[in-house]
Amino acid sequence: MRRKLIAGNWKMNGSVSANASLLAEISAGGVDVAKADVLVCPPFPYLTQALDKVQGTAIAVGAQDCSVHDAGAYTSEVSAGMLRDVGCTYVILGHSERRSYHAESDQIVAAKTLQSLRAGLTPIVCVGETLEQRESGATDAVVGAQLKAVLEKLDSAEIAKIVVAYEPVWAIGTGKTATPEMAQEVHAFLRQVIASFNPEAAATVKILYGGSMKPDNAAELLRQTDIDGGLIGGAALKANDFLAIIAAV
Ligand code: 3PY
Repeated sequence: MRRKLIAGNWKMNGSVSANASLLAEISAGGVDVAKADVLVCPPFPYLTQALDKVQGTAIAVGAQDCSVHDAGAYTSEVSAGMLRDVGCTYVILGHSERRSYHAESDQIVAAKTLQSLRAGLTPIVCVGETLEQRESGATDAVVGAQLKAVLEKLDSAEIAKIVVAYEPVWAIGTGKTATPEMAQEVHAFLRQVIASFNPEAAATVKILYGGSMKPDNAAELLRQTDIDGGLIGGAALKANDFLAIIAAV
């Protein structure tokens, strides 16, 4: 049985006061630890604030990116080791906003995945197709290539430690969501890709759905056999919505 993970991707949103209220409300919401693992991923400057606020709760804190480098003259970069040093346990990698606005290639995502694993973080590796790619029937080829580029750089033990997030690009920030059947189909395919590298890991690696998951579609998505949780965008910024998604597990 794979335990569900509900992760909030705050993107570039928040402020000291808004985060304090949001985290206080989520913590007070009595997150049911028996149901799911819960994670929040604020922007870099707020990671230590979030770590401080969730102390004593079951909520984990992760970042939204890390460097391909360990340390050195890389102005503005943040290493995986630094994230682990301050107490983060996860890092989102290869989100489509990083891939499209920052030209992140599959190779860069693979290098960041290795950095994060070596630092002791759990990488959440995002894959997803554009609308054009879906409409031309290329979904499996696109997400398969994105995932394989990462898996071929990892050994069997490392493969077992990653989390994958399927985020159809056309469903990000658009309010459109893949139907549960569409999402399940891609998740099952991604699990087969993992199985072709490490059959045992395929049974345990979590594959999250991301792309406009919200309270009114979460339960149906989370009921699908191969959907092991959600990477939540906008709804993660509203305590009631985020708590409702956790409750829908
Ligand atoms: C969204 O739901 O918009 C996301 O991009 C989650 O990562």
